[in-house]
Amino acid sequence: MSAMEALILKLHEIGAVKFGNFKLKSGIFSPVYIDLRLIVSYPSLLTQISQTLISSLPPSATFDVVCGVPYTALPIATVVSVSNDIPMLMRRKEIKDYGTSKAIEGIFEKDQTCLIIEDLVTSGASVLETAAPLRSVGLKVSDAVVLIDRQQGGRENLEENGIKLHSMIKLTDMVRVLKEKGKIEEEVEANLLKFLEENRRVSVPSVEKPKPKPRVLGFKERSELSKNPTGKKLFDIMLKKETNLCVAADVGTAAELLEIADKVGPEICLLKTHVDILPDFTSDFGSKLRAIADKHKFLIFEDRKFADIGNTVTMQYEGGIFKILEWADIINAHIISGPGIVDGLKLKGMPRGRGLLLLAEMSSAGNLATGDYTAAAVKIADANSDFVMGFISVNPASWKCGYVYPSMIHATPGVQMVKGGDALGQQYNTPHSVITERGSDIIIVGRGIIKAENPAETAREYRLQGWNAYLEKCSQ
Ligand code: 5BU
Repeated sequence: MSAMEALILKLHEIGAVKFGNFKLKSGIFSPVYIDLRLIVSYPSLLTQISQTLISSLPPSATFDVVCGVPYTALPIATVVSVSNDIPMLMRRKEIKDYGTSKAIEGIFEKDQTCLIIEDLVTSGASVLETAAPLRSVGLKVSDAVVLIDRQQGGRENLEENGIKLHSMIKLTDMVRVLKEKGKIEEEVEANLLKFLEENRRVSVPSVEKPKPKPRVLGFKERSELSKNPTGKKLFDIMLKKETNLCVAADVGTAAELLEIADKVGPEICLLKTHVDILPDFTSDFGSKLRAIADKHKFLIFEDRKFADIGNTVTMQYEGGIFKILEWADIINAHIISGPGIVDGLKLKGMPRGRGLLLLAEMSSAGNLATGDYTAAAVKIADANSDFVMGFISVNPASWKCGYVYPSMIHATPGVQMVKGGDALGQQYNTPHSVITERGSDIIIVGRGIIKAENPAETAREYRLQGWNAYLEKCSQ
């Protein structure tokens, strides 16, 4: 008896192959059901499968790492990895939105080749679901090896996606052997062959007709599109420092603010201030903060939320005790008073190369900046793209208009590692969801960092989460 025949008989014996009438994941009814999850209970069988899988590969199938399709093939891939001393990678089915938020776990280098290991292939959809994130992190995927090929189009579907399928056992071989060894009746074999004839190709809808997705432009290309010098500068800083983190420095005193700015400086692209909360503000505050910003290469954003008529905001921007125009690279404004507010701020800010973020949405519960209001902000921004560099937004991916302007930067407040809120209406989303699902560019984090035991270390964690989410978005 050949090794393959012995394996087929063993699989039948342990009940991994059953005959009857079964509804499959794809919705079709099948006269055979194969459940390979059982093999974890038979260690010697698992070893045998893993060894035969690798030795059945042709010499043309070379690879540096292996990756099992979750979940059933994970133990098979693990045994292959351990017994052949080949490093393994793991694909996460669910990407965490804490920690490093990686889709692929394990160490690898770009352009290495990864062999996908699967237990059973019908249409090939699961193999393709694993190939996509592997490819998006720079790995090459050209071969997949499977224990059982149901011969229902998987080979062809994978071939069309540049993956050669190698199978140890074909379903037709399996029924032939089982019939020859007297394990099934002739009628069962005939029934199965008829079924295969009628279901030669199970389609992979999402793979056969991929929906064209708009390409996500990176910060480099978007910097070139920005018409505002501060917008350009911010894109460039984000790229150079690999950070899309803005810290909201809502601390009790100016002295504390300068201290925290120096601590988190290496991790941020932007420091956000509320200068009117500082009891010890002095006229040299701006120059002191500027020096720290220059030292760590970040920009300063005064969250002043101007809201008055054009003439008044020119004075509020330039004058008073705070003299915001002197030291803040970026300010923001409500559009409640109409486009005149942008004209007023622009009059003072443009000659200094400053930038303005319009409040298109807010993070607090029950706020009124929604729908038509958000659309109006987009319209005003579009008409003033030399001065308006972007938006305060919460879910720009949901906007029916305006989200398409890649030159505009989206900065989102209400960010913490865990979704939730505070007692006064603030609502939090995670860095991963803000950047990848909600379509923003910059995470604004206040208490999540400044109230942490070690703000510098926590800022670093937020930076990594925000930046990894940006990279993930670009690779989609
Ligand atoms: P927090 O501690 O991360 O909740 O701080 C958020 C900061 O962002 C805080 O300075 C707010 O004033 C600011 N903010 C906001 O939370 N929500 C908004 O819609 C806008 C600003 Br606009």
